[in-house]
Amino acid sequence: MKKLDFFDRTEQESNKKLQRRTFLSYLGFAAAGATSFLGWKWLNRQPIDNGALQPLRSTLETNEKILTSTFSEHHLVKTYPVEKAVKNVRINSLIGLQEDIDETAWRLIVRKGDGSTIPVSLDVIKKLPKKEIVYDFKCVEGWSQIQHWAGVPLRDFIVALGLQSQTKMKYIGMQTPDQRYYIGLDMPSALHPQTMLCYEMNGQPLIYQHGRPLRLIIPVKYGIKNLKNIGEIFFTNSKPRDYWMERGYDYYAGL
Ligand SMILES: Nc1nc2c(c(=O)[nH]1)N[C@H]1C(S)=C(S)[C@@H](COP(=O)(O)O)O[C@H]1N2
Ligand SMILES: [Mo]
Repeated sequence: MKKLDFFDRTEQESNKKLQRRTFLSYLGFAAAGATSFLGWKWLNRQPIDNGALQPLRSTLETNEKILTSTFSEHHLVKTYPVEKAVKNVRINSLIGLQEDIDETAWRLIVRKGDGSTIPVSLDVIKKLPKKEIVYDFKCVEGWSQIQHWAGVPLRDFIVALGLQSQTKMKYIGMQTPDQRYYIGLDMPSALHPQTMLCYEMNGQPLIYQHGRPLRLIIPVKYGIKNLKNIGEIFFTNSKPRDYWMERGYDYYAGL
């Protein structure tokens, strides 16, 4: 049984890390919970801000900060042996996908903070060291599947392009070429070692329904953030718009 250990760690080790991470975020929520319980009466007299009572809104923001700061690259999502990967990968939603992409003419647009752009061909991306991952992909609609993906870790791609200085910015945004589907990522999640630009699934080039020629696989987030058919990647300090956040889902959308 060949285990695809993309991260050179035992499963046991990563499970321990997972437990620690869960515990830390639990602590954050417990502390926030106690605060809102004790202050309940006072809370009810407070003004409304952004749809949530103002103090509650800041608690939500504090929770987001706690989650972001306890989050580090050492908290790896659990991986599986390749035989566990499903053969029939679910196709979920097709916003912004294109059936007829000419892969030789195709370019990924990388936009730096100053607005300048770098067009990158698929060939260049495929020449970077390829990594694989087998993990449990989770959709917010309540289904999950163990899936097998391959491509280049986003942070290796950034380093290969010499764009390390751009990672001092707060966010990375991505969108489809037609801009119909778009996502925003906090920088730590974007730079997580399991976050990848993928061009293969189950050892085969992607079909367009799964995001050909290039899609994002970001195991620390729900499916909604795993943008298919990436047209542009940009670095920014202002929160990029996000398709599902605009429709009521949590911006962070972390697991
Ligand atoms: N361009 C694009 N990317 C997308 C979506 C989409 O509709 N369009 N749906 C998202 C959602 S909600 C999920 S669960 C996953 C599904 O990926 P799959 O169809 O390859 O299983 O893609 C995500 N990325
Ligand atoms: Mo989803």
